[in-house]
Amino acid sequence: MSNNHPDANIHPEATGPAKATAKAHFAPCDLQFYSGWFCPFAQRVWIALEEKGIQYQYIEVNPYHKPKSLLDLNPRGLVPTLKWKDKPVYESSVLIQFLEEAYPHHSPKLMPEDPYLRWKVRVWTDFITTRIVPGFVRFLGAQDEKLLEEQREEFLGHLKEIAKAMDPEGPFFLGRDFGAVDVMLAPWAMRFWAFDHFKKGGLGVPDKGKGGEDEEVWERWRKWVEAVKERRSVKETMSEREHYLPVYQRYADDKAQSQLAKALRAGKAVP
Ligand SMILES: N[C@@H](CCC(=O)N[C@@H](CS)C(=O)NCC(=O)O)C(=O)O
Repeated sequence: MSNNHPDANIHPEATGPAKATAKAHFAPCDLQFYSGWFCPFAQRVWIALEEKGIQYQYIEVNPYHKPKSLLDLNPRGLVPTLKWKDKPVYESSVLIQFLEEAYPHHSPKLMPEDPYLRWKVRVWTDFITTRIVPGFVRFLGAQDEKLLEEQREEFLGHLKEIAKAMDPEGPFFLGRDFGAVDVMLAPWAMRFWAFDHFKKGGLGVPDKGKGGEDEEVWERWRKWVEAVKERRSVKETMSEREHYLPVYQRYADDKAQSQLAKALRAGKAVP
């Protein structure tokens, strides 16, 4: 891919807390993690690797200026991509379960044992991929006020739906333990500030006590967000906000040319 991709202008490396985490995993290692510091899909895998204490080599790439090493592994040239036992493994929605199976002796377990709860994790992982992620991109990319209002309404509806499915006590999706659904959703929640920064009216989650008849659901949502924000693996895989700004500016202006942005603009699924 040429150097001229319109989205290629990205800070070249992780900053802030994520910088130290990347640096601690600089040394060559059997498991290679091709990542982009800014990428919420890659952050899922990064969180899981950190949670489970799996040895890995962090390799920063710009997926809009794809190096041959990435394309050789994953012809779509997307991050995250892992090289495991000399084989490529990719697609963040299934990578968490892959890591559980490939590293069975590492804890904490991010997948529950119980078949019903495993079903629940898979259903809500799918919900995040098919509703929350596209909703995030459409809401952030909405240009006129009417569309913005509609997209906000729809997006908040998705957040309420997942909040209602959470264990009532929490703080995490399935209860006391941080798990796969939390990993899948946390990177997006950590980017919700983008709505307040770029969009009139902001994200729109009501403040404490202001949720009206939905206050209980919003309270559960707020509890989840607070717990996730404090999770070490989440905090230590985040960079400085100023470097995310140009990336999300392109989404907010509906100018992003990533495979994700183009697919959703064309009414297709998340690539
Ligand atoms: N479905 C993929 C999506 C990954 C993805 O879209 N990653 C973006 C960076 S956040 C990327 O590599 N984009 C490169 C491109 O659009 O060409 C996953 O979940 O792993």
